[in-house]
Amino acid sequence: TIHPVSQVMDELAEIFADMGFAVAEGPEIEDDWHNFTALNIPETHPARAMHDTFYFPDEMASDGQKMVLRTHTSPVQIRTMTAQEPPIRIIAPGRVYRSDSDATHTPMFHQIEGLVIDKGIHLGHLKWTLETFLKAYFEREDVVLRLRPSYFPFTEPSVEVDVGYSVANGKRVIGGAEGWMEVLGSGMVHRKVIEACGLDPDVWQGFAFGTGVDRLAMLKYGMDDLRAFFDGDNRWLQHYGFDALDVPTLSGGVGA
Ligand code: 2NL
Repeated sequence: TIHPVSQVMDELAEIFADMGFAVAEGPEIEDDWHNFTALNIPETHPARAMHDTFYFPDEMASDGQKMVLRTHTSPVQIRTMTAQEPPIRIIAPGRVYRSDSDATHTPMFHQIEGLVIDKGIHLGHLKWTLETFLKAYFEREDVVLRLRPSYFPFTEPSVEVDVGYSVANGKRVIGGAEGWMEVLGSGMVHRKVIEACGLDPDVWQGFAFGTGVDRLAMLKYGMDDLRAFFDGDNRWLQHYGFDALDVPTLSGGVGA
């Protein structure tokens, strides 16, 4: 069967393709500059410790930099910004690694980030994009967003996005506004990040967002134990897996 994480990644690619986003990929072993420095996270920044980074003990890039297992897929977007001219509209899905392991954290998990760089991009574009995405993903028109001010080193301003849920048969379902749960982090790309990629921040602006794919899968398909995702248990896959021919399409319903 198709693993729920693969299914959700296919759904996300389909939804964002419809909004003009291409899928970008990059290496899981990264250098310090692409994973941290370019993202306005300097050597002494507490966010480096926050990320619980796996460092390689010996490996160095040709310029002497430390190598890491990427802690987010942002370096893929840094690579895109340094390699191609804007306008840019990409999503970067993939595996990321943090030294963290308990009931709700696995040392490897899946993230998707999105990036738009163009002229005159503002928070309104960010809000529309996230609202359109979440309505398509959860396949409900009554999806309500709540934007809260937050902090990330790579965005300014930074915005945390909650989605409303309601309670049906004792279970939380997305839609309505009986309560709120956090689903995304986002913001306007920091001008230092745009500059680090060799672009003029007075000409180019953008927004970015990031969220956990595993968590999105749990919310939509009702899995309640994250650790079971990576046990390779065939009974779990028989129960939660998808038919290989059940390819998500917008016309057919991304989660039907
Ligand atoms: C979260 C928050 C976020 C980004 C990721 C980003 C990437 C570039 C520039 C600026 Cl290249 N920002 N990514 C921005 C805000 C939030 O993720 O909670 N992720 C799980």
